[in-house]
Parts: sequence; C-alpha cells; structure tokens
Amino acid sequence: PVDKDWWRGAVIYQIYPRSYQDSNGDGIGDLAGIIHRLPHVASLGADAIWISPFFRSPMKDFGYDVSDYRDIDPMFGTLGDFDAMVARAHELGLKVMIDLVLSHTSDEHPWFRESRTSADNPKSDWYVWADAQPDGSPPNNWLSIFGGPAWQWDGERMQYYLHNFLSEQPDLNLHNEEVQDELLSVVKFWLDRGVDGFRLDTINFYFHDPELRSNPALALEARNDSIAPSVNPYNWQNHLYDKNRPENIAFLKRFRALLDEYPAAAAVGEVGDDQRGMEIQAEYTSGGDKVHMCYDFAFLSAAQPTGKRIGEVLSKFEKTVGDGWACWAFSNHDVVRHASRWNMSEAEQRLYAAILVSLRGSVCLYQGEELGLTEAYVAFEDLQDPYGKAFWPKFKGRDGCRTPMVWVRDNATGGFTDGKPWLPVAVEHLERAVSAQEDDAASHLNFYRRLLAFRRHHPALVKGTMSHLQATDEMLSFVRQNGDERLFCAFNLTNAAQPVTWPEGQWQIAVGAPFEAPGDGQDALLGPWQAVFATDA
Ligand code: TEU
Ligand code: CA
Repeated sequence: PVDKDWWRGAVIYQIYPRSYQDSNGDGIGDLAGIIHRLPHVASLGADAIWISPFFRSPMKDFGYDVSDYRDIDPMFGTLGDFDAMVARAHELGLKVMIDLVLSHTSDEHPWFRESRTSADNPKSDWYVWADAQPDGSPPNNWLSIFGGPAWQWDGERMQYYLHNFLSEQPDLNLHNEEVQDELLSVVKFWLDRGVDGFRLDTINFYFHDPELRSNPALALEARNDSIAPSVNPYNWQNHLYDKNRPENIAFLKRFRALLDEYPAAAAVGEVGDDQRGMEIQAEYTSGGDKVHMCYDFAFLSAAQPTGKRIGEVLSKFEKTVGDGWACWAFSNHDVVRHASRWNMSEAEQRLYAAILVSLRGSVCLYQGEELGLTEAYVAFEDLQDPYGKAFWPKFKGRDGCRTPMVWVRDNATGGFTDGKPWLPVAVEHLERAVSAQEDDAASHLNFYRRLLAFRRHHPALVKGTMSHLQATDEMLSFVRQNGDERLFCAFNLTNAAQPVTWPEGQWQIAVGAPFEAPGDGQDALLGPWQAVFATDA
C-alpha cells in the first residue's frame, strides 16, 4: 500500500544538478551523474530528493528560465536518463520531487516568442503586458529582485512586460485560464512520468494585481533582512500588489485536485517572503486542499538564530499555521552555506543540525551540508550568477554555495568531473570529500547518518506534535509526541554547560541518541553544544 503521507516529516535532500556529478567530462553535472550518486543519498537516510530544474533552458538563471517544460536540457541528458533516474531512486526507496518554475518562463520559450509579436495573437495575453506611462516610464514602481524595474520595454510589441527576476524571465499571466490549464498539463506530464512530487518555485509570485497598483514603502521594522535593502532596493517595498494575491488560492486548489488524482503526490511551495511568510504559509497549506507544505525562510537569513529566536518562530508557527505543514531548511542553492553564514564550529554545526531535524515539519538538506561544507569564495572573474553580477561586490551572489560537490579527496576536482568544472572546486572542501569521511565514525557525514536514523526511528520526531516549548538565548527545549511516544528534546546553544529544565515525569535518555548522554541523572548539566533526547516510557 502507498503511504499517502510520506511527505509529512520527510527529509528531502536537495540536488543542484549542475554541481552534483558530471558523467561526460563537460564540467557540468548531469542526470547520469545523479544516478551514479543516488546510493550516497540513500545511505544518508533521506526520504526524497528535490532536484533543481533540468528542463530545456538558455540557462540565464541556470535552469530557472525554462524554454520547454516537457524536455530535459541536452546538457543534463535525455528523458530516457530521467526515467532511469526515477527508477533507480525508487529502487533505493527515495521519492523524487522535481522543481517546477510556473511563475515565469524563459524569454526564449515559444509562448513568449509568440506573445511578444503583437497585442492580438493567440498568446498575446499569456504574459503581463502594459503600456508605458505618458513619459515613457514603466507602468508602476514594481522592482525586480535581481535589480532594476520589474518591467522590460519590448521594442517589438511596443509595450512593457513584467519580470520579477531577470528580464529573460518574463512573468506568465496566471489570470488567464488557458495559461493555468497549460501549466497544469505540464504538472500532469511529470506525474504520468512517475515523479512523486514537486518543489514549486516562487509560488507566491503566481498572480499580480490586475490593476497594476504601485507597492507602498515598507515600514523599517518589517524589512526583509536576507539581503539588506541598502544592497537590494526590492527590500524597501511592501509587496502587496506584485505578489501574494488572493487569486492564488483558487489556482492552488486546482493544482491540488490534480495531484490528488495520483496515489501519493505531494508538493512543497516556496514562499520567500520575510514579512508575511508565516501568514501566507497558513493560507497555502491549511485545510489539506492546496499545497502540502511551504518551504520556510525563517532560518535562511543572515543572523544566526538564538534559542529564543527559534522559540519565537516555532510558537508563531504553531499559532499561525495550525493544521498546515512547513518544510524547514538552513541552506539551499540561493543562500550562503550556513556553516559560514553563522560562522559555526564543528560542534555548533552538529547541534544546529540536531535542532533542524527535531522541528515539527519536513526538512530540506542541501547537497554538501552533510559534509559540513563552507561557503566557497568565487572570484569575480569566475562568477556565473547574474544576481551576483548585478550587485557585486556588496552582494557576491549565489555561486559560493553552488560550487561542485566533493566526492574524492585526492583529486583536483573532488571527483566531480574529468574536465574543467563550470565553477571552480573549493580547495578547502577536498578534505571534507565523501571519501575522506565515509569510513570515519566520528565524521560529520556519519553524524548526519546517525541523526537521520535516529529521527526515522522516532515517529514523534517525524510526525508528532510539539509542546512544552521553552526558549532562552542559551537553551531550547520542547516535547514531541506521537501516539504513546513522548520525546523530550533539549539543546544547549552555548559553549558552556547549561542546566536542563525537565518537564514533569520520569525521563530516560533515548536509545541511539546521537549525542553523548549528559551523565546519568535528569538533573545533570548539558555540555557545550550538546543535545539530549529523552523518552518518558
Ligand atoms: O528563488 C526565489 C527568490 O529569489 C526568493 O528567495 C527571493 O529572494 C525572495 O522571494 C525575496 O523576498 C527561486 C529560486 O530558488 C532561485 O534560484 C531562482 O533564481 C528564482 O526563484 C527565480 O526563478
Ligand atoms: Ca555533464
């Protein structure tokens, strides 16, 4: 029997296909390379993989600019390779989630090519077109996340078109039902090919205000802090009109109805909104009739969360999102790797990893996180990311977390490729290559394996409720409960010993807990960067 609920509490391992494993020496990772490395993912104890886009694309935003939703870019392989990859993943017990970018296409997509030819062709309304203001300026004040206005003048159609990201990523007009139908047929195409689910890119950007009202300025205290507004002016605006529109709910219901025609398909929607992220998550995931979960941004920003901050996020989540579900992450292909972002020691990284897998929700791990990889320095000459090029040097872009995965220590490219890697391999990563950690019981990699095995063996951690939350700057603790199993989880977020405040009852250290027990009694101090997991059975 299929487990319809597999996504609830799943550990999802994110693969950035360009940088995972090259199989043909062109310096770019590919699907055949992923097939070769899937046993690594399975050995880690992940439940699913999420693969960043591999569709046909001019690669202006490295695959997030799709020119054919129903084909694999030749750089990554063929549909045959894709089918083989799904089959291999399933053999290894891994679900496959693919990354659908439905908010925008590439400007080279045939739909856009047609749309831009005139104001009255069959696809003329498939994108968001608007006239210039009398003085020739864009229709309103909307900004692109990647810099400049969100409007690009098109000399062919003599109108502006909307793009929330690059000008080579024109926004689709989902107010048009034909566009919705076509996108849903893309979803069906991949479901019929056997995928288990989707990561939906920028799900809250699907709809814009049809009246094209300008965004108001944002109150100081409500700013997005992932990239400072002084660097990116986008973060000075309150995005009331260019995204987060109410029409999205009806579309997400259509999407979900389609998924529910399949035995166990699930979706995680990306909601990268620091201002109302939690409220939007609640709207999109509650009720079980829209997306299954939202990808949460609370821990992807610059500041390292203290116990207190984590506690605030969790209690707000419990209050706001209710029966909805989150997917938590510390790293991905868009942000500085968290080992560096939070400047953590090895012990600290392990403690934070333990916190991540103990939160109520699903978890995304980003390739290399299991090795403890740090952010790579990528010099301007080697820079590939258009976002980085736009804001260099105040913001160095996203290449530092996209450098190749390291498999083999004694190899100049870490075993990633026989050719010249598309981004340089970070020399300091080599000592953390899989080959260097594989057989060392004390390695970061083997710690992650124990951690995930521990989580898997405790349904309270996977699907349980959360209660008894206590949070200070130094200590975080809560109880996770599923059926009869109650698991007390306490984390010392400092480099000094801390007392634990135990909930009422008799607690004993859980079998297989991935940290040393803090002595034998409940009153013992918790050592620096230590966690304790205890059952009351
Ligand atoms: O990222 C969306 C994105 O850029 C948000 O995280 C953004 O920073 C936030 O909404 C600002 O409030 C996704 C992909 O992950 C990224 O790689 C793509 O470049 C982007 O969409 C465009 O498709
Ligand atoms: Ca290749």
